[in-house]
Amino acid sequence: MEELLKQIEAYKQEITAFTAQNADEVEAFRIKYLGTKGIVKNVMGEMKNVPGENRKEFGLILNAFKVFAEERFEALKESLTATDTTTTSNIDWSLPGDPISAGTRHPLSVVRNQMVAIFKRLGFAVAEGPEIEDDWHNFTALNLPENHPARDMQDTFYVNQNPDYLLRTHTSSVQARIMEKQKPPIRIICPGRVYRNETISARAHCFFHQVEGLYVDENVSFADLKQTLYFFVQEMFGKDAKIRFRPSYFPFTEPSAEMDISCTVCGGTGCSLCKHTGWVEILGCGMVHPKMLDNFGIDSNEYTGFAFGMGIERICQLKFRVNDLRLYSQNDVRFLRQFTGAV
Ligand code: 2NL
Repeated sequence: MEELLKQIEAYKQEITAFTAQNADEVEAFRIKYLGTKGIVKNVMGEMKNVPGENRKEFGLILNAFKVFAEERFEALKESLTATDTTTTSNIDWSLPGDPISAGTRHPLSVVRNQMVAIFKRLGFAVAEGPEIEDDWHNFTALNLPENHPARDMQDTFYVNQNPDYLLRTHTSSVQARIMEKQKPPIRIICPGRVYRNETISARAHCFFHQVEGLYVDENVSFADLKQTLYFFVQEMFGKDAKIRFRPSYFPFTEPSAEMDISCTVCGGTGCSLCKHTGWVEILGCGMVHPKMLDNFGIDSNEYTGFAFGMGIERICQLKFRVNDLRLYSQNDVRFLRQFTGAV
């Protein structure tokens, strides 16, 4: 027994002197002392040779030895996590870091953010809604009659399992949802992705992005619409930009108009972008159809409203001269990297 006690003392000194420079060495300690074939197990095994009257005393000593080894193991582990990174690993801290290449914002996001910021300054709030819509919010509520050509299967992606559902064809559906639960004054813009069943080409895509605006209150007039859009154009394209309105037709507005701005390339003198007219179309707009207001329980004798809708791709094309719609969704970095620095 004497011998065993001596041996334990020797192990304890060994354990105290043990240092570890890295995780492998800590593991080596564990295997040597605490492993299934380790020294602690081995010493514990000596219990069977201890005479009965000494058992209790020895049991305490052996147990204390086990705890001693375990505590040293924990301490070694700890010292490693505290000092490993500065003194013990093989890392060369003088090496320069790997450059992190930050991405660039997508041009459509850049332009959308600018558009949103401009309308926010006029008091418009941003509203969003689902891209998978029901027929009511996308068509019926917007005064698109049952047999309106825009409802045609050719233009709209319907959900196969249930053709009451479709991919929204404009963000007017979001405005419909707002009018459903909010009473005037309503002053919102709805940016978002919309879908049309079109053959993809330079000038058409099966999805694109819109910002629509809606302002409903007492005494909202076409003059308010014109001034709002004029402000937008001046902020977006600069103080020299001019606007003009042409009468048009949309089922959800009456009267309706399309708005042109003076050509951003030639300034109005005529070039290929404006097909030598000096003007380029950027949006559709009008006074909200009274039937639509009534659809949502907004009394059209008390309230009037204006609305407008424009494609973000179109604005982006005029600002950045992007001439092919497919570029927006191909994610070619040679295209995307050109917008570095844009916010
Ligand atoms: C276009 C034309 C337009 C609207 C969108 C709208 C929405 C509600 C009520 C009335 Cl809730 N109108 N939106 C009105 C006129 C034109 O968009 O060419 N967009 C790209």
